[in-house]
Amino acid sequence: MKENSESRFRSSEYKTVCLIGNPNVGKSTVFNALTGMHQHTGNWTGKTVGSAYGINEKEKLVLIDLPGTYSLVPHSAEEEVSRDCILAKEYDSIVVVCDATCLERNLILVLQIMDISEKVTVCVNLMDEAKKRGIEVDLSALSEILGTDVVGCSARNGKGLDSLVEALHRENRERECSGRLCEDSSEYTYRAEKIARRVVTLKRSAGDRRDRCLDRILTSPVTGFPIMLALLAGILFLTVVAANYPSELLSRLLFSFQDVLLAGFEAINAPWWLSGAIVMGVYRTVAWVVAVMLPPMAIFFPLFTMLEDFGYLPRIAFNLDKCFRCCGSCGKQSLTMCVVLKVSKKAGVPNAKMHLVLPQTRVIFKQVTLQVLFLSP
Ligand SMILES: Nc1nc2c(ncn2[C@@H]2O[C@H](COP(=O)(O)OP(=O)(O)OP(=O)(O)O)[C@@H](O)[C@H]2O)c(=O)[nH]1
Ligand SMILES: [Mg+2]
Repeated sequence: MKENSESRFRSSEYKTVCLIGNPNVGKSTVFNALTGMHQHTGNWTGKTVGSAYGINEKEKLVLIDLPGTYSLVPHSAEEEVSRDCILAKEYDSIVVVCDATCLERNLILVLQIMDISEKVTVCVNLMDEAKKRGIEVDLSALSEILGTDVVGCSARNGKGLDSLVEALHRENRERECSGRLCEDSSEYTYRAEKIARRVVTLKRSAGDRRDRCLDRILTSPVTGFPIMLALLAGILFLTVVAANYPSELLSRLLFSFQDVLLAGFEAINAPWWLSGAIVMGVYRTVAWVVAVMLPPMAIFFPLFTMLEDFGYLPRIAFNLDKCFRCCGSCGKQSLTMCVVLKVSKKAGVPNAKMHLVLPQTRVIFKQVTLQVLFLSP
């Protein structure tokens, strides 16, 4: 949203609501569901790296989707974006989105924000996932303890969002707010642990046991690395080598139309320069680019999406974290490397600084495309 329209909504009857929370808890999913926008979502942390604005005309809400943060004491550029937005206080209300499957960790941020602001609504998301794993959250007890509105929802299925909107239109309850963070940060951890013990009940389900077992296999140094290397090598092989076969077939199919097109131009007595430009120039180039680029993309994207949906990408980031830390980076960077590999604009970038990588990626992409265009026979 442009700056002038931002201020138009701020000064009008629209209510500005910040969505904040730990990474990968569904903030952008809630944002998209409420605004109809298409912020990037995906099953790994650090997709949102800057704040995004959206409007819900019907409910007269301006929503701000912030990058994920574990605490108001930032450790990265994207956490600073969230901290600054909260401290700037240019909002009417804050929604802290939490993950119902690991509420204790999320409550640390909730408690910090409740010390800073009076206008807090807690949205406990991923209730469907918690139910699957046998985790029960007593939302009314949580609301009682925190002294603020708590709404449960499953944003991906659109459940509970109406109650969230209702809560946003309600006046926040009266409660004491110190207006500053506790000096001893371990205080928040202690309080979060205490609250979680009172409101979360865990009935270990078969699905949860299976997940823990998969975690042990996929992230242990003995089995995790060989599986990861085999999977990545498999994807690389399918994308780079195996894609040559459909590329070859596609190229033969597309070039087989060349003579038909030339004959068509001849039949209508088109001048040589027109058929030359359209068939030998435009058509051959497009056919060449499609034949070369389409099969690797059509193989890579579904495979990458499958890994994401199975929850394997965060495990890759976890496995590679130690290696990447040696060069001053973090495991999430491995996903960016996959972004560079697939040379696409579509994927999220895990670190605000990695915005620098994407323009380079685009330049490489353009160079490759130009080479293909000029070297095409
Ligand atoms: N099962 C389930 N999945 C959800 C729900 N809400 C979000 N997700 C999924 O959780 C993943 C993370 O969602 P995002 O909206 O990208 O999370 P985010 O908090 O914006 O993440 P960052 O921007 O990285 O901090 C995506 O794969 C969503 O589809 C939900 O209610 N239930
Ligand atoms: Mg997001």
